[in-house]
Amino acid sequence: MDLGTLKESCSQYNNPSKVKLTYGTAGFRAEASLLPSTVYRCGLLMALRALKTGGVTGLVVTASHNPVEDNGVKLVDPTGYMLDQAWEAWANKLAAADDEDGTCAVVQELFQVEDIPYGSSTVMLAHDTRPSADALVKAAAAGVAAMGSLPIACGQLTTPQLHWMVRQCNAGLKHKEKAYYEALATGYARLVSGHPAPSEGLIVDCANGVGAAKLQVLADRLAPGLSAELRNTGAEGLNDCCGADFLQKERRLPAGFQDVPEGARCASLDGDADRLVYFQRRGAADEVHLFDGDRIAVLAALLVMDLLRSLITAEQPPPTVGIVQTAYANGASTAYIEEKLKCEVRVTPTGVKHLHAAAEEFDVGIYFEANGHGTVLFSAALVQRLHELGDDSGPAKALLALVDMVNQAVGDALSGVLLVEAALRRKKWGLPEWAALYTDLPSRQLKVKVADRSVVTTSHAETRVESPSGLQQLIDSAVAAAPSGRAFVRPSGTEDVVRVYAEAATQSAADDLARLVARHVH
Ligand code: 16G
Ligand code: ZN
Repeated sequence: MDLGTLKESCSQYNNPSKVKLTYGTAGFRAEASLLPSTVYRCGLLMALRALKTGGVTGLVVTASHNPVEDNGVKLVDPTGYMLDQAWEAWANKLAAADDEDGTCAVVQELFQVEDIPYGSSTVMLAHDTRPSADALVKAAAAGVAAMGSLPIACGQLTTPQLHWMVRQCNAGLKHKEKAYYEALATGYARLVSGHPAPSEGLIVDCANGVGAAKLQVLADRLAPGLSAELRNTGAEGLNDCCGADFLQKERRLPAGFQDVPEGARCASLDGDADRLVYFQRRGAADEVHLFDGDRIAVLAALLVMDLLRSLITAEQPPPTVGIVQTAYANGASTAYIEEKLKCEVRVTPTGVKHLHAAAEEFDVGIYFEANGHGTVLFSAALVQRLHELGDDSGPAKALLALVDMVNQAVGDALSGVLLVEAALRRKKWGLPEWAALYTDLPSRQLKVKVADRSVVTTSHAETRVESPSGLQQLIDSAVAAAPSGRAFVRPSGTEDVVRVYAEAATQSAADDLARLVARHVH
């Protein structure tokens, strides 16, 4: 790395707005025009991270389910997971640098403190369909190149596709986009082989995002094995009255679904296809029955446990299965998992990085946020054991198919569609049987605008308020007065608000509880 060249390059990407962006729950996010300097510096950072680890890293330009004017950046470690949390502080420090001198000083400090060897590394870059993508990918590539490293432009991809590709690449496995479809499609075909397809196809709301084109490729590969009609596949209207986040928050039909018959099996992806929910039209208006991340986790657990049962022998300890949720998980889902599935539940703070880490502690770790982000992780020891059982065991073969089909780097809506479709198909279930497993407790989410959201701090996986003092007691007494009540508040990691969640035996009790708690936050 040549300091003169670096400084010259950094000076092209100073931050004139003086708006200091910070690394949120899953990277940086802001109105797109504020982002070039931050994305450039993320390019520097990921080149350094690659040098430090000796692997290839990744960077995705996306603002997920946010409006089209926004953009952002998600950073991928060589494992395929999100950037190591210990490095988030470096990301913030780089983003906050005033000018080229400040930026270069942080780069030099990073080299020293992290003991990074000089050399050249590789960073894979991808982006979603936002019009601001090109300029920001250019900024990221300039950052990587300024470190004397190689940016590889992978073009438009879903966020989980790039995570998958980075993970495969560092494992020395096939990692091109084509290999992704191959892994998912062949895994699915093996998993459902001998199990007839349902008579009705799936209708998918693609949020007018990058998932549309990618899911089409997958569906074409699988035809006629997967019959899916894709909607909201346009170049306009990204996340506008559609997508998984809209469904989960609004609980009503997305745009373009007015004509779907009641009972049709529908699914919805978010703008970068890392979240998935299923839904079904209910009644004549635009009301829907939502099958959220909790319910997908339960279905995944049923599939896995059915298959694992046959592997249990007296000689070997049974594989451990755990489900990881956040405080947002509906209480009815948690009760079902603990009481009916007799499966261990762990609760972590919001954000994939926390759930993912907890899920790694099991042979099969299933994690899902209620908002539809999640996946299934398999331990190396279990995969090894499955290979040993090899061709003699149908369930072992099916589990190995699942290992290939599931994106173990990060939650992936495309892989998730196949997971749900395969699980339903193997059980000969439609949505009614899936819905009948348990009934969600009515819930309500509110957000409260506050001058400074950081005054609210929490503990116990965000279920208890630590400060301001006295707030938790007020929440406790509100909860005690509501039938089957539960409530918590937490500062958002992506917006300048404090979020309130409440659930109770009836919708009006949940609404009242949420309103009361929100008043206490004000
Ligand atoms: C980000 C997180 C998501 C979390 C959400 C919470 C990742 C990849 N994404 O979208 O998991 O549910 O933030 O947002 O970690 P909030 O902090 O504003 O409630
Ligand atoms: Zn997303």
